Amino acid sequence: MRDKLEQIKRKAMEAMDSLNNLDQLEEFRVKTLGKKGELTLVLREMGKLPPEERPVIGQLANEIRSYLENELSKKTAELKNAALEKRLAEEAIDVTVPGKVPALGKLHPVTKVLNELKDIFLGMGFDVAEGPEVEWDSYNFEALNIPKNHPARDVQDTFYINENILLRTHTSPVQIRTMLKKKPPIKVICPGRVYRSDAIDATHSPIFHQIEGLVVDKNITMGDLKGVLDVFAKQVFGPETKTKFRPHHFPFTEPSAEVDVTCAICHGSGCRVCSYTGWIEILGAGMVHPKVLAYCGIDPQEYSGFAFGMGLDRITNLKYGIDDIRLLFENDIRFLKQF
Ligand code: 2NM
Repeated sequence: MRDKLEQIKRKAMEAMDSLNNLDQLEEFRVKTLGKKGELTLVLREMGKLPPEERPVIGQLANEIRSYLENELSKKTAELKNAALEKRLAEEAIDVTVPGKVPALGKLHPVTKVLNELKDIFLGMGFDVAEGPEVEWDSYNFEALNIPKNHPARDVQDTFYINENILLRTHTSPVQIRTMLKKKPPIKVICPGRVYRSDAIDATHSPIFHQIEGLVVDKNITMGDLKGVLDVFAKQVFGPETKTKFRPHHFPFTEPSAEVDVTCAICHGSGCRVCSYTGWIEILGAGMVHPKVLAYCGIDPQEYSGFAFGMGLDRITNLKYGIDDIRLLFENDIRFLKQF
């Protein structure tokens, strides 16, 4: 029995050396020291021993058990420590490595200028209205007093979807929709994308952007129009900016005008940007034609209004000194990065 115990101890010590993970260690503990383990099985046979030998063997067995338990817990601590060291090494973070800078997107220059212009008109009490880019022929032309044989209606200039539906050629139909839906007072700007079948060059793109404005109320006059556009021009191009109204013709306004501002580059002395005139044309405007008001169910005897329209792309190019409208639509990152 003594030999058996010594043998268990020897075998156990040998086995323990080859254990190298916690699972194996636990398996070993159960096999050697567990309820059905080798040591327990030997002790069960103590009954067969003569009574005087039992305490000696019992003591020896206990010594071996506590020795092995002690060795086992040392080994467990060693393995746990090694596992921890390994994890720490693997998960080590080098806080000195430079961070990756994420590529930041930017607003398109047209969007920046649009936001700026919106703010200016919001500051003067305008609402923003939007409408569909695919529009009824009747809202795009008929309602605006552009008759069937008008040159602006030419299929050469307009993208038709079918006989009655087209890609809007200006944002004026949004103003028509606004007047059909709401009674005066009306004070809106209508920004958006518009389409014309033009040949592409430095100043023409089949897609471009407009902002139009509309004010309808009792006693609205050309003086109100001049006041609003003057404030607008000074805020966009600087407080020294002057405006000039030149008589013009649009089917949808009467009277009509084109509006020039003093050149912000040369301040009126003449340069390439203003073709040496000192003035830059930025707007069309006028008093809303009585026929347009009547089409929308607004009595022209009771109400009057003014409207204006401008090309957002052109204003963007003027503000940033861009000389080719195509740059705004090509989306070349090297160009867009600069804004
Ligand atoms: C312009 C110039 C002048 C205009 C007129 C209207 C409406 F719907 F009220 F009749 N909307 N936009 C207008 C007037 C647009 O763009 C150069």
